[in-house]
Amino acid sequence: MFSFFKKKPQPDAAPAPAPSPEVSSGETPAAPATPARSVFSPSSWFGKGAPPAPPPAPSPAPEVEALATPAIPPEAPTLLGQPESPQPTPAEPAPPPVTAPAPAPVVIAPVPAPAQPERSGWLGKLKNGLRKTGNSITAAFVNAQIDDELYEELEEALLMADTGVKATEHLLEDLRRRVKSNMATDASQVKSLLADAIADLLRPLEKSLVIGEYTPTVIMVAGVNGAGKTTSIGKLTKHLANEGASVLLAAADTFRAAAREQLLVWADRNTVEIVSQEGGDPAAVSFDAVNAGKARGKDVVLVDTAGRLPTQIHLMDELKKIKRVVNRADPTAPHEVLLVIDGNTGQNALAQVKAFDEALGLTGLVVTKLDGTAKGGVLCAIARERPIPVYFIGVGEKLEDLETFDAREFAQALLG
Ligand SMILES: Nc1nc2c(ncn2[C@@H]2O[C@H](COP(=O)(O)OP(=O)(O)O)[C@@H](O)[C@H]2O)c(=O)[nH]1
Ligand SMILES: [Mg+2]
Repeated sequence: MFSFFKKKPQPDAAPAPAPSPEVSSGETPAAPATPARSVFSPSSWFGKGAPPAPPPAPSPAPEVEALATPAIPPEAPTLLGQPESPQPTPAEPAPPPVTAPAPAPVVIAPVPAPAQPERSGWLGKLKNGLRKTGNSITAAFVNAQIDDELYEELEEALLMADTGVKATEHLLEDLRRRVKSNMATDASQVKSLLADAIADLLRPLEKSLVIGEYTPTVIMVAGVNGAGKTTSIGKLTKHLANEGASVLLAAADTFRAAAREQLLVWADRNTVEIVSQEGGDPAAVSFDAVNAGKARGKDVVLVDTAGRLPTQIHLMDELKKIKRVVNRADPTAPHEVLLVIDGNTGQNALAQVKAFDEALGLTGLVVTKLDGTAKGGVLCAIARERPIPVYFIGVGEKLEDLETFDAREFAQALLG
């Protein structure tokens, strides 16, 4: 946390912004031919790039060629939102092309103080959001003795909160141990020991999203319909843009006409571009977006996909195809495969995590709608049964309602 992370210097042969026919207008100057080293602002949002490792071979031609015929439709997806695009930013005169990259290192965004003031506001929100889940658990402690009845009530409350049988058993065993070793004598102590147990159980889910190890960092986002994928991408985009990272969005939800507009509404039009194609092949859109991201030196490419149930085999196959094709555009990508889950779905969310993980190999989760749910215990179930890192949690529809996940914070908000 709070550490710098750097864009790694480009490997000796900088990936040539090779002619990318799929990008409608070839804005190339943003992709520097010389190694650029930039330092992003540290924050609790994004982690540190891995230590120097052998740079990925930018093997350019074969993958692109192999793919160009089957996956790229004759009509190229459109690239929206770029500065020179005629439509989206009428008030904004086209900025002059970036000519020479500044000598390294360049601080893109000034470094704020390590302690983030907005985090305290977030805690209140989190607490509020988790109230429904927390209330049923904390109710067990009211005027309670430390006896079997207390443990039984806790068991019931944890199960009701969709903590799942395994995590509930684990927590209660752990709690009994803690109560004994701390020689707790009243219920309020037990409550804070339960918070400790939950924090310890959830801790393996804490992880920072790394931006800057690859350029671009390609993040693929999947999930069922209405889980909050597009909204979360929008929030994440805005945060990234605020931190000085350039973002390119792939509107690979090509089924819904409104999907692209929804993304555009969220995105900061001056810093975000969108590759989209109404009704097109989502894999082709993703492929083009990654290529455009490479050619334009974007920091992040976010791929928004259409919602699907894990039981819809052909749609799951389509997701796998998107992943494969993205990997052909950039052999190191996707760098992250995120599943967005709706906190209201309780135990079904765990089923989704397992199914999407088996199909795609998930690297992280975004758990939305923890506000207003009584089922927030599902994070414990995930931690126990499929511990995939939770990068972000959402407790509302507003921009500031998405934050990084902190196990201790979560446990305290739940039982506080
Ligand atoms: N209350 C609440 N609503 C959310 C949250 N995240 C997303 N939503 C809402 O959920 C609905 C579906 O979101 P959307 O991003 O379109 O889902 P998608 O189909 O997965 O892309 C929208 O009305 C969002 O405003 C959250 O954390 N809390
Ligand atoms: Mg969507």
